[in-house]
Amino acid sequence: MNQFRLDGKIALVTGASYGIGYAMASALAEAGATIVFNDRNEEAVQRGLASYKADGINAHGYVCDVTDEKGINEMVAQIEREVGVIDILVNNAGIIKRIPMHEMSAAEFREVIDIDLNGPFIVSKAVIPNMIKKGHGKIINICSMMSELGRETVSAYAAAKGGLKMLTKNICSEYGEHNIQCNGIGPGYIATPQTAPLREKQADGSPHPFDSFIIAKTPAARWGTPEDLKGPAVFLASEASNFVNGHILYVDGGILAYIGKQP
Ligand code: NAP
Ligand code: GCO
Repeated sequence: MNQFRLDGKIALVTGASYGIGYAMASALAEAGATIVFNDRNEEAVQRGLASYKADGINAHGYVCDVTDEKGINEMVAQIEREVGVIDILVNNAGIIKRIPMHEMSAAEFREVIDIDLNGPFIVSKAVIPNMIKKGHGKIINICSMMSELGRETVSAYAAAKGGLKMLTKNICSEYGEHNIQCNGIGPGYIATPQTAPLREKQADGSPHPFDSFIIAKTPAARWGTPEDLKGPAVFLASEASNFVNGHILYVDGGILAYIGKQP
């Protein structure tokens, strides 16, 4: 039996109307999974459904904000009625705010923590009980380079993603005996709307300084694409990773291993 197939499995990918979440959901669908996703507004959900349909994927979309515990619990119950019990959860939804810490308000800091860390807690808590009943489950938390490294202006995001790394290890520790594997994927710098500001051409048409910086810091000498996350997502969602638990799989082109190319 092909350990990498997901036939008969139901996968919930949060915030998967586009970007990394969409790419990972598409990969899970290609491996046989039924795809369920949410986004925080109807327009995004409808846009996502149209994209999945255009790619030949019959996805199920729901409007829900991952920080809304009551809403998430109701959404999971609705999914279980309409589609089935969730076998695979990918906590992908996330935001970033790039503000120098001394200029960031507590409200702005809290908003990032709420979505990027409390959200994965809320959604994981909603799906774990029926994973226990089913006797298996896969939870994949989308971490970041900032689960390991800091940089200017991303204090809230780094705190959230560092916390998400440890939440991953704790879910592994607390639920491993129920045959639930919880791992993380730590994408490097990926070309999506979230990083578009870091890649914008300068007025004179030259590359954004951060764009050049990341190219120099990446052995692969390129930005990642959402497609680079497809294989790692299928691996961690499949039976091929049943003895992999509490691990953060960095998909970063080698950034974390490299001091960077000499200017
Ligand atoms: P993106 O293009 O900004 O997409 C984020 C998705 O999450 C959007 O669909 C967004 O929906 C949704 N979302 C945001 N807040 C939400 C909420 N409260 N409830 C439900 N959905 C919500 O980001 P991305 O680059 O694909 O990143 C996806 C994940 O990978 C994030 O967790 C990010 O931190 C992480 N990551 C990204 C990179 C990178 O370089 N791009 C690298 C490492 C990790 P809306 O349209 O409503 O905003
Ligand atoms: C930034 C970027 C990064 C990436 C990603 C790196 O401003 O530094 O947005 O945070 O999104 O998280 O792994």
